[in-house]
Amino acid sequence: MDQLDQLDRRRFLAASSALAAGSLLSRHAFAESRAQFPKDFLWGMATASYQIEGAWDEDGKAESIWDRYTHTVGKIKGAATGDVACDSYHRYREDIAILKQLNQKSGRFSISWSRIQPSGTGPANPKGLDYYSRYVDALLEAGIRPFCTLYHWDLPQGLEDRGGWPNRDLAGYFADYAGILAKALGDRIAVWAPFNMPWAFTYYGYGIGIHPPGRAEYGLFIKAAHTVALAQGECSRAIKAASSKATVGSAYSMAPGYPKTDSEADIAATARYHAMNNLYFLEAAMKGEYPKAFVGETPFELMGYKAGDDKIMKAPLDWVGFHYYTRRVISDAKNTGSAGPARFGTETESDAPDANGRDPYTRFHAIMPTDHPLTEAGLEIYPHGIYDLVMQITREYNKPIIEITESGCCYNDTPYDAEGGHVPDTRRIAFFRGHLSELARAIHDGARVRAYHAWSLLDNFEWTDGYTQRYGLTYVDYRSQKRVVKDSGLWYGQLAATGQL
Ligand code: IFM
Repeated sequence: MDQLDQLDRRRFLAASSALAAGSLLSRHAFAESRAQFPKDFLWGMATASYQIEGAWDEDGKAESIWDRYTHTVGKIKGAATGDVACDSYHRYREDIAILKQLNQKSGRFSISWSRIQPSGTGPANPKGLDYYSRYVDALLEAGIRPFCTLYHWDLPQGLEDRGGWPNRDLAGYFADYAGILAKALGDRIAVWAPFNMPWAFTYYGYGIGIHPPGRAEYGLFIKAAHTVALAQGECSRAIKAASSKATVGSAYSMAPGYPKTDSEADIAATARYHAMNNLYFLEAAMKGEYPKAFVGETPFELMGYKAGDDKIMKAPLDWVGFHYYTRRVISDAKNTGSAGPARFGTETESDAPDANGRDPYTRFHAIMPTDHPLTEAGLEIYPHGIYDLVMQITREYNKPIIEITESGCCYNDTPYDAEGGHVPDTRRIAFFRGHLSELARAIHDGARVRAYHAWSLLDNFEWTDGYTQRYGLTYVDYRSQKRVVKDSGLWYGQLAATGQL
């Protein structure tokens, strides 16, 4: 029996178990499960530099904040580091060959700033540029559109030493970096996103200190967020000045918010949550202003806002990219009183610490509910949320072109000898089937979604969880660096070939 026959058998089992676990799929999913995606739909997969590359100090690359953090005892589960990770720096051709084998049309990757400008400013490191140039060429040779994210959290440590993102000078440094990349690669890359998940890395790194640089002060977060909003605008102009074919969009983290009750207070709190977590950087780019995320006045002074910043922030996006993993339930902080200790993971969030909610400015509680089954990373599986989110952004931004920049799940399935060494990750297939049914429904209802990127091409370094969470559609044996495409990868590859769910 060849790989694909075996896959068909396993697909049948996966489909049956998905249907049996009815709550995995929304009520609409079964009706839509034969959905046909548009012919030119871009099926893709996403990765990030620090999570896969390794080679942390090779070819002139200097330390990033994630190198510093992972080399500090006590910060990462299992004392894991990204020093080697998936060794993709050396094995990228093999990885791109997997994308090709799976009929992918879009390869979302990120660039490590400290490979390009080791200390964060100054002349480009030719070896760093050469690596990404070869990477982009290999994608194009495989018929895959390169989608470049400029920043997926690995700030050069040299810039953190100058104050990190709360220092507004970083907006200009980031624009210089973007200009270098666009000059070197802009003849081949047309799709750029400045930041991966800007709310998350500023809040986690500076607001609550669970990611590097591990600083925890609301004022630092709101300053960092403002620098990033300025940098987003500056970056867009720098890219477009250097490359006439460039389009600039985003890779925001978004999670639809649902009010806990139908009280006016909870509904208003949900609007503040949506403004802060989903729209903050989008509004900054589209309109040059911040949305109404705060109970009182916008804390301009705290963020270090200067006259004219609106013009710097404004750089309307050509398309809107965002991730979908799960949802939130929101309540007004004063309605719920004090709650347990806050607990955040990369895509999870538990209740906020006190009666002020998450902070005294936005004053809401945001929790990730657990009414539905959870992935092995503890995220609630809620396929209907991708429909709601896509339709909400479609309504609020007058039908923009949308790209889903990440969507995926952690299941720690491993190769199984009794099935010829395959990785029978049927729960991941069920996850994608459920979410893609809902996405197809959004497209049917008028949303202009042109791409979907599964997270992730490879199992990889999952931040503070180290190597304990596997999100890949390809299994990676971290001892041998052997890659095995999982059943979900084979399934997704067939979907990419036919467009038929
Ligand atoms: O691995 C991360 C990625 O870096 C950002 N988005 C969420 C993924 C899974 O947690």
